[in-house]
Amino acid sequence: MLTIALSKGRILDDTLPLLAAAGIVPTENPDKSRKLIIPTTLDDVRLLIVRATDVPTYVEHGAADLGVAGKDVLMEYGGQGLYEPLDLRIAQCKLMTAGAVGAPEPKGRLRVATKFVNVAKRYYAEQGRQVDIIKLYGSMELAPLVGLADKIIDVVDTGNTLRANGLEAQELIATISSRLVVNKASMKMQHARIQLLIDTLRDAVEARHPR
Ligand code: PRT
Ligand code: MG
Repeated sequence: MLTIALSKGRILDDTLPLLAAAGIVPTENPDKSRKLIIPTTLDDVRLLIVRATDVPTYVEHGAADLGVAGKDVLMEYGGQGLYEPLDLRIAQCKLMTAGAVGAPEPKGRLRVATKFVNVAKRYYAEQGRQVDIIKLYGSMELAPLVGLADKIIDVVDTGNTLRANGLEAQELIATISSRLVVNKASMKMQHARIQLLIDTLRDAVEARHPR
């Protein structure tokens, strides 16, 4: 059995056409179903529906053989526990700092609110900047508006969410897309099978999102 961990929403929507190219089609609509384990048209392939930030955990521990996760999530998760053999070029966005439009740089220590705590620590450490990181789980855009933080670090796509809240994108930390990740033991034990799937997906990515 090959188990593939995915999150609902944009990653699922953009991954399903790629999996279909490999003959893998869920037997029920994962967006509508309440089931968390979804069989596919291939008897020996199933999908696990998990939170986006949990995909690396399932794959590193071998509860799933493969998964699809945003590079932002993988940067935050860290470690060397996963193979990352393929850029699927889906769910593209940018990881950026943002702050209130026209706000001056604060005099003292910078306060940065984010759910990407590890990314934030690395980013400011590389710049030799002393910052206080404030961990949030969502609605980061609120933090500068109510004085919780000077800046945020978040994923930006259109920038509409920032604009709607009087914020502007400032520094680019990384350009983001979703990646196929593979459990290291699975890659050894089921090498031919997984390599064939990677090659098929790579062709599907090239066909759908040419460079
Ligand atoms: O929703 P949940 O808390 O379960 O987790 P999640 O937000 O990490 O998952 P999901 O499904 O929303 O995102 C999965 C992946 O999609 C992320 O890890 C990113 O790699 C990628 N992605 C691409 C995005 C966006 N675009 C995006 N726009 N993830 C989040 N957003 C958010 C952004 O943070 C902002 O608040 O969408 C909002 C709107 O963006 P704008 O700039 O278009 O207004
Ligand atoms: Mg979300």
